[in-house]
Amino acid sequence: MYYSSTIPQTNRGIIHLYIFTIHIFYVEIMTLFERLFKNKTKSANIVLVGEPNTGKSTLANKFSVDFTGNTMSDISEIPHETTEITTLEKVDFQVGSKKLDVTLCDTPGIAQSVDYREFMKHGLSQDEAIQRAKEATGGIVSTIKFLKDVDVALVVMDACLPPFDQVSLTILGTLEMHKTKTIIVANKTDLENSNPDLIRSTFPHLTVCGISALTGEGIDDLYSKIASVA
Ligand SMILES: Nc1nc2c(ncn2[C@@H]2O[C@H](COP(=O)(O)OP(=O)(O)O)[C@@H](O)[C@H]2O)c(=O)[nH]1
Ligand SMILES: [Mg+2]
Repeated sequence: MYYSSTIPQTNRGIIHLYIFTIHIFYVEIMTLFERLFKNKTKSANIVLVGEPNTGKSTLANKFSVDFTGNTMSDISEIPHETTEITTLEKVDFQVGSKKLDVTLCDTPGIAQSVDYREFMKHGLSQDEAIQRAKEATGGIVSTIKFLKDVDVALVVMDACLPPFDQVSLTILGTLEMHKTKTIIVANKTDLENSNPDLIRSTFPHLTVCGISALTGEGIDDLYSKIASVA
């Protein structure tokens, strides 16, 4: 190393020591940065939202079983069975080279109205039915509020039913307002009267994915679409 002849021998030793210390410091800082940022998997908060009985909880379970091996939500033919937001955290989602640290949220169904008499048709007493209707209404309000903080919304629709109603408009309008990445899931394609193309033509500006959460048909395509938007 070149030193001016005016720098005495002892000072050169101190300079060497300084350079060595700075070098060690630099290596330590870079290692810390790498550990903190470089290897950190991106996280994504994914929500399943839609009308009651469209298959949100069935899809939540399919996703959970595929990525963790365990189920997560209650499935039922009774509408509004899911009355609270159910969350599955720290799911290692990997599709191709894309890795995500996913939090998956299953939500109560959003309906235009909640009639307690509907629950009585499924065997609940009047008191139980009124209580369930109250819980369902609370669930709808919290779900709409919750939509503000999600990264990707999977709007689950029953592909056997007409898609263009007030509920779809409310959900999609809310997501658009929050600029949330949205995929419409046209579910129940295993049923003969399903018509995912009707959903595609109703919402041509949105990504629509036809699946059967029950049989798993189309599910890999849905996972790829999630990987590409998240
Ligand atoms: N045939 C068929 N039935 C389904 C599918 N997904 C859900 N279901 C049924 O639809 C009903 C409501 O499902 P659930 O997941 O509880 O709906 P949620 O209210 O949206 O959570 C249940 O009887 C499910 O077995 C599907 O892909 N195909
Ligand atoms: Mg449910």
